[in-house]
Amino acid sequence: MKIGITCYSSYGGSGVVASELGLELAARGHEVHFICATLPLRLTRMPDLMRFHEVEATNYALFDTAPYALALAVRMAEVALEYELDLLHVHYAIPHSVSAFLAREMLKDSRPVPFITTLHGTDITLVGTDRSYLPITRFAIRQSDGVTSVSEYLRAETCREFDICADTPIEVIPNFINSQTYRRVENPALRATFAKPEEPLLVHVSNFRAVKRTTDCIRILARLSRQLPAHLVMVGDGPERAQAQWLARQKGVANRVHFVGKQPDIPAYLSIADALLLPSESESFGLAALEAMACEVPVIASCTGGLPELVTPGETGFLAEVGDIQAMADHAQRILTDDALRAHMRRACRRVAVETFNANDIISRYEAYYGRILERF
Ligand code: GMT
Repeated sequence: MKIGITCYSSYGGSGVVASELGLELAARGHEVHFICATLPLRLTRMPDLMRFHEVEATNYALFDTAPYALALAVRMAEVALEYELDLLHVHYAIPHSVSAFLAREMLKDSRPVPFITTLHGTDITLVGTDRSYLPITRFAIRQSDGVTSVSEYLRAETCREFDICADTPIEVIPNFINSQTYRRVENPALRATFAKPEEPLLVHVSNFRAVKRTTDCIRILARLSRQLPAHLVMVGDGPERAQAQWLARQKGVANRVHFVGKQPDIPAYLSIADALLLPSESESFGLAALEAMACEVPVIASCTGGLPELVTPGETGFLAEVGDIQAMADHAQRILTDDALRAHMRRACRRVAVETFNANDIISRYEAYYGRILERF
């Protein structure tokens, strides 16, 4: 197939999933065209069957802001026509679905091309339900030739908030992991830069947005420090980083919390950890948790969104109510002090990641779904 993929290119999980999907599809012999504002960060290599088409939203003095959604629609239509694309697959509804709808309309009389929207989370739970965006998001989802969501939770939320499921079926295709790239590779030298061998090490990986409740990680570590000489490595960056750093100083644990910023080699940081903290307010899937599990890292997370579909309490980690710092600190203490439990969880994490969320199976599900959409179109 010839597939056009559009996503946000920065550190967000939707861009990561779109990039990995493109790479896997290209490895299976499909021709993949990324149509985005900038090159997605995870596209560090460009296989022969892959192209990147930059979308430049020209600005004029008259415009208050550059009309990116229109520029994207035009670029989608151009690429679809020039490369004879079979379908467009957009990740994150806003504004990508609207642009894809416009592109399909533009090509209606020359080379009709269907589009699939994959819902990732905040496009529905936050941005999409913002009353100023809701009507157009709802419209674009309903106009999509196919709609997928990354968890059962997100499907149910979309049905509830947008009231579209009577006539717009949503296929759940969960996120996936390349178990070769994401696997534990012990690195004592890297670990030693943060903690002594006998000191437990926690890790948090996110874009440090408010929805991640990054400061909860500091509070959990501060509570845990009363019992254990634990360290916390904070991977990523974003709006809440300064607040988290300030809180670490205020709580007297600044020497135990290590902010390492955005890192290209996430498996390396997961591989040195004993547990992952993911205390998010909301998480439609929780890709960071799956990446950790693939690296044999048990997950301590909020019982929210799609996380219960991924993390089984007592087996691959523990879940607690959003904001329940004490419960999360207690769970962390249990994992860090019970060697047998931790060893059991580490094996279970890897097994679930490889057996339930492996790229091979999930990519086959996307291929089958593309086939069904093309048959119907
Ligand atoms: O979490 C974010 O703010 C980024 C967002 C995105 O669109 O990049 O992440 C969402 O999509 C990821 C990939 O499907 C999911 O793993 C995340 O759980 C989801 N984030 C939220 O629902 C908050």
